[in-house]
Amino acid sequence: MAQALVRFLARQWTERDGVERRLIAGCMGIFGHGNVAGIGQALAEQGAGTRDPLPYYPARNEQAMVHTAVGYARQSDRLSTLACTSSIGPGATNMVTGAALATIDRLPVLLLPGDLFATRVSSPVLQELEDPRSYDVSVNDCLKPVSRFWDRVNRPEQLPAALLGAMRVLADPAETGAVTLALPQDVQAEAYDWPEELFARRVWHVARPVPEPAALTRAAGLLRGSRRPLIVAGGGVRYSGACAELARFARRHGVPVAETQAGKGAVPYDHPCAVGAIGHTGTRAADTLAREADLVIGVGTRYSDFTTASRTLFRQAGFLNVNVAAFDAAKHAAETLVADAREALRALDDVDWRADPRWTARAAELAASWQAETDRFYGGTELTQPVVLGVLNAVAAGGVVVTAAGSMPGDLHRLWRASGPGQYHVEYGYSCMGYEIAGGLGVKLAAPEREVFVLVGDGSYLMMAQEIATAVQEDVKLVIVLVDNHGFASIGALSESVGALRLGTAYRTRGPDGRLDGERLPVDLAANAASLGAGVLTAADPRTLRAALLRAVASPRTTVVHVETVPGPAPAAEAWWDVPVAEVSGLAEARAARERYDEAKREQRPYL
Ligand SMILES: Cc1ncc(C[n+]2csc(CCOP(=O)(O)OP(=O)(O)O)c2C)c(N)n1
Ligand SMILES: [Mg+2]
Repeated sequence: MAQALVRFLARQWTERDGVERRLIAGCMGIFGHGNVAGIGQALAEQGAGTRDPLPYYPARNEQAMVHTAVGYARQSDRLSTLACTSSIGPGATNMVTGAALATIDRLPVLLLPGDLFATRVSSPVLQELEDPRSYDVSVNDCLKPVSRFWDRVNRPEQLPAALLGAMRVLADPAETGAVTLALPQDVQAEAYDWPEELFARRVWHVARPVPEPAALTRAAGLLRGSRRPLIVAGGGVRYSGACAELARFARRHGVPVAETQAGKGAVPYDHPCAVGAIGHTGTRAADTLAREADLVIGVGTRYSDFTTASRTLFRQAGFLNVNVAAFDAAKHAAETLVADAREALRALDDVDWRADPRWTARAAELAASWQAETDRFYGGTELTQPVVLGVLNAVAAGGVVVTAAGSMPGDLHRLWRASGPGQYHVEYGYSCMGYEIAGGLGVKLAAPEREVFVLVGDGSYLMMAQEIATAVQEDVKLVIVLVDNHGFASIGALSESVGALRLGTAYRTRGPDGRLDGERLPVDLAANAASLGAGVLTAADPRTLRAALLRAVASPRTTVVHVETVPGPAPAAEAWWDVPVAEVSGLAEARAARERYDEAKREQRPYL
C-alpha cells in the first residue's frame, strides 16, 4: 500500500494558466515504527526504475518539516507542496502545530502520520494512547481540527478515494490547508491489486472562479458610491498572481493600497498608490486612511485582529470583499465577490469610476512622509533592530526575507521595502516561533535561484534551530540573521503594557532573591550555530553588519550572522490590539493598564 501511495504522489501535477508543476514535489520525513517499514521502504525502493521519483528529505523535527513544507507551498503560490511522513505517536503529534499553521495560513501541506495497527492485534503498541472509552481513537485524531481534510486508511481498498480527496483539497484555492492521511502501520505493508489507472499521470486544474454577474453589479455600485476607498491587500493577491492587476487597478482608479502581513509586497513599496502596512503593525499612512475610508476593498484577506486593530480601525467604512473562499469573503457583513482575485480585479477594472482625487493625493503625501520616517529609523549609527533591518533591506534587494514571531514582524511590516512579489515572507497567521529557519529552508527549496534571508530572534532560535543541519545536509544555502536581545523583547514590552511586569521574558539567571533578574545566561548562540554546521559571522555596528551580510551572500554555505542589538527608537503602534488586562489587581501597573484598556475597548465595533 505504501508503495502505491508513493507511486501515486509522484504522478500528481497542478496546472494553472497553462503551467504545470508537481503537486507533491518531495517528501520530508523522520522514520520510526509506523512509517519506516511502510513508506520508508517504499521511498527506498522507488528510484532507478521509476519515471518520477519522489525526492526524500530527512529532517530533524516533525514540526519543523511541516514548516518547511509550508514555506515551500507559499513560495510556490500554493501550486506545489511537500509531503511529510512521521512515525506513530510523538512523531505524529509533533506535526499538530505545523498543521495548525498551514490551515490558518491557507497553505497546502500533505501529512502522512503513521498510525496504530488497523487489526489491533498487537495493541497496546509502543506510543499508543489507549483511550478506555474507544479503541477507535489514536493521537492522530489531534490532527482533525487542524486539518482541512483528514482520513484514516484502515483498508487498502480505501486508499484511492482517500488520495483523490486529499489531492482535491490540496489543489483547491478556497479549501486548502493541512491534509492528513493517517496510515495504520500494518495496512502500509499490505499487498493489494491496484487498478493501473490509479498511477496514471493526473493533472489538477487549479480553478480561477470568475465573479457572478449580479455580485459584480452590486460591487460596481459600491465603487461608484465611494469617494474614499482603501484596498486591503492580503495573501490571496499573491497566491492568485494578481499583483500586476492590483497595481493597475489602484493606479487607474486612484485607490490607496494597504497591505496585511501576508499581502505585503503585493504592490512595490514605491508604487504611487502604496501606503504600506495596515493594522496594529501598520504605518501611520495606512492606519490614518483606514480610519477615514468610506469603503474598504479587501482582496484575499482573512481580516485578522492585527489587520482590523481588533475591529477598531475602520470607523466609517463598509466592506467589499474579494475572496476565493466564501468564508473569508463574508466577513464584516461585506458585499462579497467570491472569485479569484485576478479575475475579480480584471472585472472591476472596467467600472468607470475614480476615487476623489484629493483622497488619492492625500494618500500619496502620507505615504511619502512614512518613507521619510523609514529613512530615519533605518539610518541610525547604533545597532538597534530597525537599523539592522535597514542594512539588511539594502543588501537583500531581490532576495526573500523570512520571519515569523517576536518583535521583528511588526518592525518589518512597517519598515521593509519590498519591490516585488515573493520578497516578503512573514508567517503571521500563527506567528509561530520556530518557523523561521525551517520555513526559510522550504522557501529556498522552492526558489533555489533566490537569496533567502532568515531573520530569527534568540527566543525563536532556541526553540528550533536544528534545521540548520538539514540545510547543510541538502546543501541549501540560507543567510540567517540571528538578532540577539537576550530574551523576548516583544513579549517583554507587551507584558509591561498589560501590568505583568515583564515576568519571565528576559534570559537571566536567578538572582539572590530568587527572581530571574541575575546575570545574562552564558549561552553562546554563535557557537551553537557553528556546531550545527553553519558558517558564523558576527557584527558589532552597521558597517561590519553590511560587510558580514555581503560575505554571507558571497559564501556558498549556510551562514549565520549573529547580531547583538541595542535598545533604541522603533516605530510605535498606530492602532490597538485587544489583549485583555486584569479587571482587578493589587498592582498599580495593572490598574493603570486596565484603565487604558477600557478606554481603547470603547472604540471596538461589531462591523455589522
Ligand atoms: C511557539 C510559540 N510560543 C510562544 C509564542 C509567544 N511569543 C511570541 S513572540 C515571543 C518571544 C520571541 O522572542 P525572540 O525570538 O527572541 O524575539 P524578540 O521578541 O526578542 O524580538 C513569544 C514567547 C509564539 N508566538 N510561538
Ligand atoms: Mg529576543
